[in-house]
Formats: sequence, C-alpha cells, structure tokens
Amino acid sequence: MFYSKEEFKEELTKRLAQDDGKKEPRIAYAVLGAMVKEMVEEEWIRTKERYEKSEAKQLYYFSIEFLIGRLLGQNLHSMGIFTIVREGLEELGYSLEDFEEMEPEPGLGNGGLGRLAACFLDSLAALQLPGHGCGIRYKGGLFTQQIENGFQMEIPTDWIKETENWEVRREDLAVEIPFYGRLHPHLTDIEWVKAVPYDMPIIGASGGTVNTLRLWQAEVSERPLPAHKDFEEYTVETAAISDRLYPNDSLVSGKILRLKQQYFMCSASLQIILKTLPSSVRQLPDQVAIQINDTHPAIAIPELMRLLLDEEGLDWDEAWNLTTRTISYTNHTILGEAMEKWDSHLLATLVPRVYEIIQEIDRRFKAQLQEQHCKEEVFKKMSIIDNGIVKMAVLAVVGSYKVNGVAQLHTDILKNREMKELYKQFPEKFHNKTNGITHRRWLIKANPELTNLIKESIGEEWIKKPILLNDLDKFVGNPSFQEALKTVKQTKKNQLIAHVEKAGDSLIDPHSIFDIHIKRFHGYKRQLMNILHIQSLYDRIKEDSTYRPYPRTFFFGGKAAPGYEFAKQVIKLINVVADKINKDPLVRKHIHIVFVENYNVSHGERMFPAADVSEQISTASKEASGTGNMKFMMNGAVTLGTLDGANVEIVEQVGKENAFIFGLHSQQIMQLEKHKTYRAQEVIAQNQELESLTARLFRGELSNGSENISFIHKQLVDLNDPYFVLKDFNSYAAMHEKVLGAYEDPQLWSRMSIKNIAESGVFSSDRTIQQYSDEVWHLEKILSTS
Ligand code: B1H
Repeated sequence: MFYSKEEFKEELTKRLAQDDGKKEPRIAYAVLGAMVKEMVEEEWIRTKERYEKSEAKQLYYFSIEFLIGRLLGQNLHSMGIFTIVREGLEELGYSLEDFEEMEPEPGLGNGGLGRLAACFLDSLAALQLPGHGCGIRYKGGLFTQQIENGFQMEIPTDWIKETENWEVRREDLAVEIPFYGRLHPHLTDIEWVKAVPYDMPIIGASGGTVNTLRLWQAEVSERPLPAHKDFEEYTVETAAISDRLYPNDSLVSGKILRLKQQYFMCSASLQIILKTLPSSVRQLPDQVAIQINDTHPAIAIPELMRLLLDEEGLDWDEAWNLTTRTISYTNHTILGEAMEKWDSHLLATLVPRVYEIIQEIDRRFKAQLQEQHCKEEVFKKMSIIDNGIVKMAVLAVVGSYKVNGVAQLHTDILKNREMKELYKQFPEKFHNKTNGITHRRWLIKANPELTNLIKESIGEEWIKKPILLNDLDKFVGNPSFQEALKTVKQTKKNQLIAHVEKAGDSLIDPHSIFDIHIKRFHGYKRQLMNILHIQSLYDRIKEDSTYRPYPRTFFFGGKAAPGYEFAKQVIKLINVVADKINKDPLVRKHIHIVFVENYNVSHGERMFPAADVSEQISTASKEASGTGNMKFMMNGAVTLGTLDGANVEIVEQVGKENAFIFGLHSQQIMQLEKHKTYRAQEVIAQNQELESLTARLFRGELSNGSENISFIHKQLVDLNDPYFVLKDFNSYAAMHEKVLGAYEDPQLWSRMSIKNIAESGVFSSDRTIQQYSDEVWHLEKILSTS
C-alpha cells in the first residue's frame, strides 16, 4: 500500500531490487501493475463484504460486449493515485505514458453498444451502486485494422497477456452449461460445457466501491460426453465459444456459434446469481435486477424460466411472475438487418428445453391476444414465433418489466412505429433513457489540460456532479477563458499530430480546423457523404482560382465489418482521395485528409479532445443515439449533424445557434421510405456537381481506376441511394460553408465551443445510471463508511 509519492517510489524500488535489480521498463510496468492490483484487491473484498452484509439488491448488466479500453491509467485515476504514480515514475526515470502504451487494448466490443456498457460500469461504481457486468472473456477481441493500398485488412488480435492482467480466475465459481440433447420428456444426451468466470475489478472514482465485471470462459467439461459425440470435435467446438467476438456492428450473423455464445453467458450468469442469492428465490426481484443490453442476451428470459421451473421446482405462473419482474430490456437499434431472428430449428437443436419454454411463452401470449380479439396483422406483429422464426425483440418485450430506447427520438420511433403494437399492449413498460458517457474517461483522463482549466474557473464540484459544468455558462463571453481554451485546444491538436504523423512528416497544419468523423463504417453513418463533399472541395479549388478556403484537416477513423463490402469500399475511396489531395501542393494547403488506422478507444481518447468539428451526419432516424457526439461536445467540439438520435437533445441543450444542423428530418425520411417516393436519379439530374461525381465514380476516376469500388456507384444509383446521401448533399455542403464562416470569427467560435462544454454535463452516464436506478432497478447506494 502507498499513499504518497515517496512511499510509492520506495515500494517500487524495493520490489525491483527483489527482481534481480532489473530496470527495464517492461519489468517496472509489470511490477507497478502487481502493486496496484494488490491495493484494489483489498477494497474489492471489502465491497463484497458490505454487499453481503447489507443484502442490498444487486444489478447485473448482461452484455455480449464490454468495450472497456485500457485499464492502467483509468484505474490509477479512480484510485486517486494517478499523479503520484506519474511523478514518482518520472523521478525514477520511467514514463507512465509509455507504460500505458504497453497495455494491450481489450477490444471486447464493436462500437457504441459495447462502449456504453463500459461507461455504465464506471458510473455504477462511481455512484457507489451495486451493479456488475456479465459477459464473455473473448480470447480475441475485435480485429486490428491495417490499411494496405487503401484497403482494410483484418488482423486477429489476441489481447490477453496471462501474466499482466487485471482479472482473477474463479475456478471455485465454475458452472456447467447444457447444450444439445434430446427431450423425452427430460433432457438426455447433453453436451456439457464448463463456464469459468474471470472477474475484473471495476473501481469507483475515489469512493471505495469496487464492483465486478465477470467474463466467462468456455472450457471442456469433466462430465461424460454422449456416446455419439466425437471427442475431438467437442473440444474444438468448446474452445470456439469464447474464442472471438463477432465483428459486426448493427448486423446479425445468424450463426449457431453466436447463439451458443449468447446462451453460454446467460446461463452461466443466471446459474451463479441464483446460487449466491442471500434469501429465497421467491424474493428474486427484490434481490436482483437484470438489464439485457439489446436482444443479444434475451435468451436469459427463457433460461431463467428453465432454472426456476426445472431446478427450483416452481410452477409456471410463479416462475413467470419472478422472471418478468427481474429482467428489463434496452433496445439499441431499429435497423432491420440488426434485428435478431433465430431459426426455430436452430434453437430447438441447440437448446431443446429452452425452445420448449419459448413455445410455451408464445402460446400463452397468443392466447391472451386472441381473448382480446386482436386483429390478424397486429397478432402477427406480436407473435414471438412466426413462421418458424423466433423474434427476439418481441420475446424481450414480453418477458421484461421495462423496455427502453436510448435517446428520446429513438424511444418515440419505437413507440410510434417499430413497436407500435407492443407499446399499445404494454404502455407502462416503455420509457426513455438517453445514453451518456463517463466524464471521468472522456474528459478528466483524456483531457487533463481542459480539466485543469475548468477546475481553475469553477472549482471541482462538477467532478462529482457533472451537471455543474453549466457553471461555465458565465465564461462563454470571457476573453481570458476563451484564450485559455484556445491554448488547450492547440495543445491537444499538437499532441494528436505527434501521435498520428510518422516521424519526419509535417503535413498536418496544426492551425487548421480539425474536422473529425470517427465511428464504425456503415451506410447510414454516411462517411460517403463526407468524402464526396471533400472531393467537391478539391474540384472547386482546382477550378476556381478565387476559392481558397481556410485550411481544414479532415480526420476519419473506423472499422468496417469484414463482410460488409460497401463499407470497405468507402474506406478505400477515402484513402484514394486522401492520397490524391495530400500529394497536391496547391490543394493540400487548404484541405488535408488523415485516415487513422485501427480506430479504437485509445485513439478516441486522443481524437475527441483535438476536434473543432464533430461529424454526426447519419440519415435521420437511423442512429439510435450515438455517444461519440457527446464525447466531442464535452471536449468543446461543435456538432455538424442531422437531427438524429441524441443530436436532437444536444441541440436542445446548446441551442441551435451553437450547432450546425442540416438535412432531412426523421419524419421526412420515414415518409419517403414509406411511400417510396424518393428518386435518386432525379436528384442527380438536377445537380451538375452530383452528376459529375457519380459519373466519375462509375468510370472509376475518383478511385484511381480501381475496379474494386463499384458497390458505391451501385448503391447510389441502382439501389436508389438508401441512406439519402445525394438528397442531403447540398444542405451538408452549405452547412460546411457556415462552419467556415463561424470559425473565421474566433470569438464566435470560442463562445460556441464553451457553450458546448457547459451543457455537456447532462450527457454524463452518471445521470443516465441514476435514472435507470431510480426508475427501473431501484438500487441503494452502499457507502463505504471507513
Ligand atoms: C448499436 C448495435 C448493435 N445499436 C448488433 N445496435 C450487433 C447491433 O453484433 N451485433 O449483432 C452489435 C451492435 N449497436 C448502437 O448502440 C447504436 O447504433 C448507437 O446509436 C447507440 O449510441 C449505441 C449505444 O446505445
């Protein structure tokens, strides 16, 4: 244990001396890790004891992804020892920053959904609420992206370094998961898989609470295999369960391995929850709340029923009552291709008893609907099993006591359109919980320079109550604050340049506008619109010798799902256009493009703080919430975006004069979709610029003759531009001109930027979690009274 810099240095030196006096940074890094872990361990045990003693209700957040990012820096911050460790290391000749870079990135998620789960865990612990994560310990997280000749290549990443990690293997808590088998009527011929939990501490910000992220690993069972099963096949199949994260964002795979993963983590988590219950299972909803993060863990509903019926011996009504008072569901998307629908045969084969229970849930619900003389089409919409397909979203709504969307607009769309019938059936279940981000990672850790400026101006209370960031309102017009903020922004830009530019290069203008578009690549996120606009700027600079706009650097970052050809071609297009522009001595003084390879949480921590402009340009109605938009805002970037997801609420907070909003509204998009009245060809015909751009795309001119990007032209023309890129193009371009105008007025820009920071407190995930706790989970703060 150490509480001061001197104690820390002494302890580290002593341990290094025991270790043969080796001084290599790698060894010091490992020793530091071990020291910190010991300190966490004590608080962790104390927290568990407090929870047991108080018999407090526990929340379990079930999620197939937890995109936690690197832990060393964050954990040091949470324990309140970041500064003493940084300074102590420096005095001993080491660099904490270098140590942080040594940690492999745990990429256990794809994008927003997984990162949200990580922010929520941070907030639960910071608010001293008993809430824990349950997921899978993937050996390989999301792939590493390499760009070769402009194309994305995927490299598998195995992030676990067994000797230097934050987890504890809990062999004592292993459980057995039943797969396959035959019902007659009881299950026989089961293929058991052993689930072993690895627990990671989730350290609350200087409050003495340490919660748990429990990640399950699949291993071979010691129970006998059914006679027909080949042993070798069994071992390979078992290892595969926790081998790799599915790399899709908003696209379902439909593969049996994915279903295995889902059932594996749900069954394991539920078994251990029931085993460690402080009192009778009949009081389950008073002891436990389970939140399912989208439908990926929705199989927890029939699995909990199975355990209550078959293992606990309850009858159906009692089991159903307990289940539907314990589980609640968050919906994260309305995209058709992301809606989980499992083939009945697949479920019946892999988990026969669970499927039987799903059938019974469906039968009872349908009987209820029939009694209400429900119309045929409404009945069909609300069927859990329809035509041999199990609709997981319907199962999730029927089996939960609360259902929420992740931003107001998204929740409204769920109620009024996507889940209209279910909303009518269960109006009391539906509610909104607008997403949030942890200001501890995304402001305090990522941007210590801005954090210091804020502290000097309004004190430190906002750190515990982020809503108090709005005290900054009084600095909006303050010249010295404006100057100081500019200095901070410049520092963060310089740091980003140093990070992304290869030694010797000096292509990025540090005084240019940093316009940043970072997120997964997807049609609806419209990176294509951004790059086509940049191409049009290039054309204009070439053609019009009087057009010499203020310098801008356009940053892109993000991965495409390996099988998503269109998204991969957009990455290629960006890289080809970047190459052309960056090589052009005239144009590159005005516009420059940087594609940041392998965008992940760590890159995000460097990019959000350096941004002037936050690109949030999804087709209205498609982005359920977005959370990058909030990270930018909190770091003083101004949103250039559509009225989609949480952008709507950001604009409500800052006022429309402090954001750049363009494009069709969600109502207009939904009307065009419903009536099929949009004609991309007509838009092209009426606009010379678009005509030229699409024609050159077709001829391969924009892509340097590359034959490989024909999907893009096809999508825009043959598939009638499903994400309205062409339709919104003009208003997007016009809004970019407004951005330029505003930036050229430094005072105006500073005001906008400060206003964004001042209004960002409401988007702290502390607010989101407090609302879930008050309205859904009903948790109690368990204070450490030391
Ligand atoms: C979000 C997903 C998602 N919504 C399927 N849906 C996946 C769907 O592997 N799959 O099959 C993976 C992810 N992810 C995102 O959730 C939304 O698009 C964002 O708008 C939102 O901010 C985020 C968190 O709520």
